[in-house]
Amino acid sequence: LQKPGDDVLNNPNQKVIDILQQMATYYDSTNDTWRTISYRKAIATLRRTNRRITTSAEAIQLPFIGQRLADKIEEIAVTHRLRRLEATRHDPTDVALRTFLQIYGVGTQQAMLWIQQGHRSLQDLLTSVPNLTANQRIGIAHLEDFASRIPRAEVTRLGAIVTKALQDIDAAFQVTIGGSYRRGAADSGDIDLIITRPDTEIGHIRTVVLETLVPRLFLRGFLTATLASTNRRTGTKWHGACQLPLSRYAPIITAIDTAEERAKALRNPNPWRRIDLLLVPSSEIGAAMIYFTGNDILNRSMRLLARKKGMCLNQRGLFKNVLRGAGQVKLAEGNLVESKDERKIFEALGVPWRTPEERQI
Ligand code: DCP
Ligand code: MG
Ligand code: MN
Repeated sequence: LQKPGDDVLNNPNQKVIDILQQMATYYDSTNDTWRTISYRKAIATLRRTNRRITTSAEAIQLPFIGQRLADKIEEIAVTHRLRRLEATRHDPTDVALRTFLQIYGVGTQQAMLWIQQGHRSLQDLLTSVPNLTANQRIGIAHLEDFASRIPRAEVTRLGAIVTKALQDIDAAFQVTIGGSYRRGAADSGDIDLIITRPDTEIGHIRTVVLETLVPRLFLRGFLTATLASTNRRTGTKWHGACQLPLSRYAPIITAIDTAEERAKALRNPNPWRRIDLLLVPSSEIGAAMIYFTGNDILNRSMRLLARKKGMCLNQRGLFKNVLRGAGQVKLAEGNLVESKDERKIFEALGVPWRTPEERQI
């Protein structure tokens, strides 16, 4: 686990980084997690390198860069382009796969099935797939909205609306905006709200949120759809969509930096946004904060490290003396080391503390 480098500006490999980033985004859009991670790790390595890399032989010396990536780095450094990336832009099944995977709740299997059945566009799905689910229809209708990034100022407003509504019900509730927002991102893919109440059973938190808060926010027109909500008795999450009231949207549009982005926002003035409510007992808030702050790659490496040390890290806590059977299958949860305090979890793992802003990779 290394800290991100300082030399982000004026990196001599910026062109290579830009194109590798587009490849990472492409692989991410096709749900190819492993390639996405290798590209993101290679990008992080290049960001920390202050020497210009032009040959595959130089590239392969660097951490997290294997032969194939090294060859691509050479191709970009020499030709300023990457044929593999350009190929992805023209293939109709590739384009269709990426479009279908953008629909909320649609995974690789479903997307591939539609492609096998000959569908190539969202219109095809709407006109020729008779058994689309309600969520798939919502996902298609609001695909543009859900695929666009949410400006930080809007995430702040949306979070404040939920926080106020919840604290009007019970002032002891606490809400933290997690995910990319907590990491300091300028824009986010969705809004992740971590909800807790000191010394309160999860059942009570769930009742208040699912039975009072959510219906109230629907009545006000703030929430617009429920996309997933775990089982009423054991569930700890609610996924859906929300919308900022139009009157509140004007200042956000004014504050957008570029004229192009501003014009785009004006064409679609109050888009639906994806919102996740994550319900957490206060005894587990530290572990939940780490998990829901991410990013996903940091979570993976922290969990892997815990495993290597004979421990287990999940969104509920850090545990030791975890009993594992054949194939590393967990047989018993083990003893709780820490779950309340984010910093203490880093300490117990032997990882130097990182502020949320330092958790980009
Ligand atoms: N998370 C994870 N592994 C996943 C999905 C999520 O560890 N497969 C954790 C880390 C994420 C957090 O949950 O930071 C929130 O998930 P999001 O999908 O909302 O991702 P981010 O908030 O990080 O980014 P975005 O701006 O795209 O929402
Ligand atoms: Mg998020
Ligand atoms: Mn989320």
